[in-house]
Amino acid sequence: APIGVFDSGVGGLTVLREIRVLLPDEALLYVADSGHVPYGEKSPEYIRERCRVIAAFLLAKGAKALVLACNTATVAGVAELRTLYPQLPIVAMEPAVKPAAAATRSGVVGVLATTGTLKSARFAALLDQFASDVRVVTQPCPGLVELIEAGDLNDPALHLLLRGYVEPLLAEGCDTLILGCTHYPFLRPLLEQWLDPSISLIDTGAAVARQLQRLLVSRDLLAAGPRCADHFWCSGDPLAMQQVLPRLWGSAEPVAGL
Ligand code: DGN
Repeated sequence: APIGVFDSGVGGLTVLREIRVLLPDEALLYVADSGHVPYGEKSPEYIRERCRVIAAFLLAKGAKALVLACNTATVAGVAELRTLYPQLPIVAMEPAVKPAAAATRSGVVGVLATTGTLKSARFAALLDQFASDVRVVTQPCPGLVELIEAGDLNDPALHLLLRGYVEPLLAEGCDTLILGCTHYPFLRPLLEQWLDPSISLIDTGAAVARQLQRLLVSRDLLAAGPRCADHFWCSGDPLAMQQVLPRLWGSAEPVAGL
């Protein structure tokens, strides 16, 4: 059976590619909720409803596990999904505060994420755990997700907006930046062009893939035999997503409407 993965848009592909590398035999189902992107400024109730709809869709397609490849959907919806589907392996995101706290030398860590993630009780609880070890400076980034969704990572407007969000964190003395939204790892090459090499960029895609692997192993759910095809759906314009997939996913794939 396949693994169901979803995000508000193309951001979850940064998690999907880590899953593809670690679990090459698994068939993957991906839903981009592009008709409702961005999640960052929407209410938790709205996002919970989207999570219920997409989870039900992926389960109807036979998913044996779910990955919420979206930090904003996680803080709003993962608790409810775990209550609705207590038997189902569900893996979700968490901004990489723990590895960042271990890595920083300046003792100041910056978090780039959506407003929804940074305002959540779940994120506040995460910060509390590390409050005595490091200073954490947060930076909401409205507008970034929309520009990444457009698929042009060379857009000067995207560069300008990103710099405006990152520079204050550097001025605060951050030497470690957490990419706390699954869209942002797409910006890594851009950031690496102008950031001092002493600044580390941390995201949790690979850790999420390992957590998924552990859950599948512990429940004896790993795929056996030849892999079935991957499938992509999108609640926005499937053709638009189809056009950005070669750049953001690395191969052309058919995308169906949701
Ligand atoms: N990719 C999502 C995240 O990780 O938070 C949210 C993007 C959005 O819809 N704003």
